[in-house]
Amino acid sequence: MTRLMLGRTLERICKAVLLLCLVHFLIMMILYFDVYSQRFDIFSRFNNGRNSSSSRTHPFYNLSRPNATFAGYLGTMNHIPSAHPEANVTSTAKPVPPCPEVPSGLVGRLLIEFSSMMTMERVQKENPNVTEGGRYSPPDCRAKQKVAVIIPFRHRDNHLKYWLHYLHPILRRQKIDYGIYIINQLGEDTFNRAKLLNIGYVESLKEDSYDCFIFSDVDLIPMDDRNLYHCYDQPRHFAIAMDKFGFRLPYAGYFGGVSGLSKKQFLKINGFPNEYWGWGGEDDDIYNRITLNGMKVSRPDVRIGRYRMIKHERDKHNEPNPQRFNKIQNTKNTMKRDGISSLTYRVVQVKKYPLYTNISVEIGKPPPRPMKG
Ligand code: UDH
Ligand code: MN
Repeated sequence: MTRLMLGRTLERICKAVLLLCLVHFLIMMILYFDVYSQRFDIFSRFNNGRNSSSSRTHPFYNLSRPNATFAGYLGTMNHIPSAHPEANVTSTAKPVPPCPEVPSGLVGRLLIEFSSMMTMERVQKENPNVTEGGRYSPPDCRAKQKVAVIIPFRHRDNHLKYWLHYLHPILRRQKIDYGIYIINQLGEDTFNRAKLLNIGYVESLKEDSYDCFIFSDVDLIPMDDRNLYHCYDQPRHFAIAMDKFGFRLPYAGYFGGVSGLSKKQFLKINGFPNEYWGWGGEDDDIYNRITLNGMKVSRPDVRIGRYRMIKHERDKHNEPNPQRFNKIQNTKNTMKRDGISSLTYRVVQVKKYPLYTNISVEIGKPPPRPMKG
């Protein structure tokens, strides 16, 4: 008798457990489909009528890449239609929120290497959301600033492929509203980095109402995506810890490699000098202009401002400028007359490529050296 009762009790317990499992399963299913439908709602919000060029091929995002994130992957999927078409209608009416101060999709330290083969086709496939001329704006939020990234350039096509391969995904994760401008010096006269940067400032402003200008060498790749490519209260120096300098600032007043100034900061110093022909000194002159005009240089944390430079030999026609040491002593006198106010050049061609705008320019050549004696 007691055995029978024990059996029945056990049977009831089993049934209750089974029932509990079933209820648990049902709840899980409901939750799962709820999250799933929300995800489609997110896609529809991403769509928001901005990137409506959905004629593009199906995007892919290689999650095995060192700087890939699932958030980035979701970002590339913004052409996927919503499961609820009516949700699209209401969401397009919603204003996009301002972008967060610290974007949530950042991954921090990045693995940067230059041994794998890079082709422009590959980089284009990796970045289907970048629009013609190398333009991008975050689809899900409103960026505070519009950033023109300006690169001085001549005969560095291989470096440019790596730069685009690494920087586009980084800038996308940073939720930057940006355009990429390659300022290409035509001819074989002496290279003039700072003059090309001035030209980048003027020419990018003809394209859009940029309020922040980031000036980057083509061979410098940030090793941490927390080094945010926008402008700050003071002129910004981004490339403070390069591999070639042992991941340290080479000297306190160093301002080379990658820097950023708002329109106001740039105009306050009359832009950059046009009279530094050949390698060196122009970055020190810019640093002098900043401090002489009562501003300070702002920098990221040394652990975050790390950079890799693609190894290279010295270019032809960019030999060290022997006059640079003298010139940087005179910034106070020269900055008023030499700068954005005295800039002259000739644009030969503006060409929009899928991942950047190329502006080819003639900038003249250095004045003849005065005869000795
Ligand atoms: N640049 C060009 N083409 C040139 C020269 C310079 O595109 O012919 C641009 C490019 O964006 C480059 C930047 O100007 O990243 C700065 O020039 P750089 O890279 O030559 O300067 P860096 O200080 O090199 O890196 C100095 C020469 C080091 C030689 C070391 C040999 N072991
Ligand atoms: Mn270099």
